[in-house]
Amino acid sequence: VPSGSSDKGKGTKVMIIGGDGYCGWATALHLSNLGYEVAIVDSLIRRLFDEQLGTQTLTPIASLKNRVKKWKQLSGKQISVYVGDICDFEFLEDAFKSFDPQAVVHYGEQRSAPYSMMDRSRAVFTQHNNVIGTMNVLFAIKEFANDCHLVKLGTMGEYGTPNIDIEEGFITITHNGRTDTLPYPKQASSFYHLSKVHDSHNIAFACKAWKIRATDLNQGVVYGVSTPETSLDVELINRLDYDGVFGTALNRFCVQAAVGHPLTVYGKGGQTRGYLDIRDTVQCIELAIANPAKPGEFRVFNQFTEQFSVNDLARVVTQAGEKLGIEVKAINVPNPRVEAEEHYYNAKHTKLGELGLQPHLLSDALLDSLLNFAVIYKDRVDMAQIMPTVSWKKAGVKPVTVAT
Ligand code: NAD
Ligand code: USQ
Repeated sequence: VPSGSSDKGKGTKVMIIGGDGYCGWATALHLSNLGYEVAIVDSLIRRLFDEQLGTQTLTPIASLKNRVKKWKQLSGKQISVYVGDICDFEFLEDAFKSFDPQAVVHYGEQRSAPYSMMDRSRAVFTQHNNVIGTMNVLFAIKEFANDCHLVKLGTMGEYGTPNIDIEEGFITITHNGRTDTLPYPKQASSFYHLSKVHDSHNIAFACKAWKIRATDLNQGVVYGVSTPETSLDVELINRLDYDGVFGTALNRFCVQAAVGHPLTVYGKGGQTRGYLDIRDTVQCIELAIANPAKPGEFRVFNQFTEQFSVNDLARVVTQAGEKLGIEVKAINVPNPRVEAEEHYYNAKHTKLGELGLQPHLLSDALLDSLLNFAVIYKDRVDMAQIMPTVSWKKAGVKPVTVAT
């Protein structure tokens, strides 16, 4: 029996849309281990993006079918699988009617900012896939599972980098002598991040109009790869993206350090964001499900544990490398994005803590293990995938063909 196994979630059915992805797979195993009845809904399009871009995860991931089979062998727990696209409403309707979820965790979107800025067709694809997919989920909840709690993954990037403190979803403003609590202003900086803004508005409206219960989790950048469940067997291993399109900052830096590539700091490196360990992602989802929003409530939590600038990350990875005898250098790459490189950043993140989140902070130990993990798989790294290739300014109407 896997450690941490319990029957805490017994009797609660959770549908995880995007359950074959990075956050989704870790969450599916975590909730299944806690006794929740889990179903994964996924179109497997993330695996196709890798094929199209000629890249692959650092880690050799098993097929979804084999992952679920291995989990059943080890834990005795069954995870149901529905393979299809949530933009196809008939498919989603079938999945809802057959599984009848009490909570839906929605991770199933195109989540790379660079991918959404490659060209017009990928920008349009991203917004269509994300916005229409989420609308379909809202309609499915309304029609087939009205009491179901929607736990939707948003992003801290919805807020941008305003020169005032960032609140959790809402800000109280006094204007011309009158006061109201209003949605916090959104200033996203890619067509991907904007898709999340549009989702947030659509969900808030559906909560009001149809009394749906929803939690919008504005998640920061996730790092790490192992969770207690994914570490149980090599067939349960999670994906770890390091390429210039899907790889995220700290994960990329650890892989770069492992293969002796200079760390790619974009521009001045003062870009500050919220970050969290993947073990905290799964905990946050568990907490959101266990403490559902009320009918008609649109709740927003900022889901991250610490703030770092890109330069901070380069510094900690360099120090961790030294300890392991790896020499790490950083370079300033011309910034391919349009974003502030020096700015004020102070984002609130107290609501998940109040529900009981016990954070895994970025410690030397974690960096050592992530770096060591990268070292183990470093022969799989394609050095040609490391430098960024997508320019925000150059996004054009001609589809970018990737030659590999
Ligand atoms: P991922 O790309 O690894 O996983 C997303 C999964 O959703 C994939 O398996 C993909 O096949 C599936 N999917 C996409 N569109 C679909 C559709 N129309 N129908 C069915 N399945 C579909 O991404 P991730 O890193 O696990 O991120 C999950 C969610 O969390 C995303 O919504 C992302 O925006 C959000 N998020 C991620 C991070 C991060 O650092 N990884 C940070 C903040 C927020
Ligand atoms: N950056 C570098 N060097 C790199 C990679 C990134 O300097 O090699 C910089 C970027 O310019 C940016 C910051 O690091 O300023 C974060 O970039 P990222 O690629 O790690 O994260 P981002 O594009 O914001 O997207 C990721 C996920 C996305 C999620 C988001 C959370 O891909 O799904 O929504 O993190 S957040 O950043 O809080 O909006």
